[in-house]
Amino acid sequence: MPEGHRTGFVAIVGRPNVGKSTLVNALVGRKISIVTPRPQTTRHAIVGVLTRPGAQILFVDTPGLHARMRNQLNRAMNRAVEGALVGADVALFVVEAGAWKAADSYVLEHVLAARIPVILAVNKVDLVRPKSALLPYLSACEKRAAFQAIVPISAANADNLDRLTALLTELLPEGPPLYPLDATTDRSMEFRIAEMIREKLLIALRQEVPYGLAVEILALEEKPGVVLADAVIWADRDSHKGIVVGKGGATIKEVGTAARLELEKIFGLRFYLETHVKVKTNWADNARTLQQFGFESSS
Ligand SMILES: Nc1nc2c(ncn2[C@@H]2O[C@H](COP(=O)(O)OP(=O)(O)OP(=O)(O)O)[C@@H](O)[C@H]2O)c(=O)[nH]1
Ligand SMILES: [Mg+2]
Repeated sequence: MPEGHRTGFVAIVGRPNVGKSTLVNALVGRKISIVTPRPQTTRHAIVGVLTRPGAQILFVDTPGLHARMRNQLNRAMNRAVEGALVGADVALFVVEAGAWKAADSYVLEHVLAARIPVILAVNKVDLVRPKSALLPYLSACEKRAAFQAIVPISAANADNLDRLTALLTELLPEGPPLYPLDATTDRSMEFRIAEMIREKLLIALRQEVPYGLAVEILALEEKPGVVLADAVIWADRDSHKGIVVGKGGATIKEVGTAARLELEKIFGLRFYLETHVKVKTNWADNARTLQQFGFESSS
């Protein structure tokens, strides 16, 4: 390893919907983590790997930290954030330009408790009108904590991300790469297919319905150029099953097609997805089921 090579974990934390997953995807230059206009899209800590000459940065996308915990799934999501902070060398705290909410202060408390350097990323600057409103917002942020740096960015437009990456790299410890040089994520094909289906469910369905859904891959076969997967969409109540299936199966078909097309674009492979909808009443409050779905248990 060349002298001075740096490697470390950067936990990307913030309240729901500020653009954490969009940011990890833009930083790595690949879609690693799903993105939707709805809060509480991400449910797990997901590593995105950026390998550069002289450095490997392991970005950890996390669920939006939230104070209101309705069920065990919500608690598992917050635990994933805490776990990412414990294992991180640096915290990248993401807020939305122009809006500092109580929920941001709640996240800030948790970030400061981790006692690691914190960089504040002020995201969505492309939405700020008039542009001159940004400066007073940045000055107000400066007074909230002793951040290592405050960096205005637009994750959607990949704006100012080189500066962010340079600042983060300086804060990482010296060490050899932890992941293969061509790796982009710690997550399996299985996980990424399940997540892509969940993204399309969040986009297709209204109100609280998609929040009660989980996707499990029962079988996966990878052949040259082709991936075959068998997926179960678990609903948490009977009445939601029909909504997911839709009239004459229209909704589930639309979701499956949208997931397949995007997976084919990302991986350059052909995908055949079988999707079934089943019911597991109240799975989000069942510790055993949460473990089955890949959430870390509380013990
Ligand atoms: N205009 C604009 N929109 C953005 C930007 N970054 C993210 N978004 C949008 O904000 C919404 C939420 O983005 P996500 O990346 O899913 O946010 P998140 O913080 O990961 O959300 P959770 O996983 O739910 O906590 C999506 O509609 C994104 O397209 C940005 O820089 N500018
Ligand atoms: Mg997210």
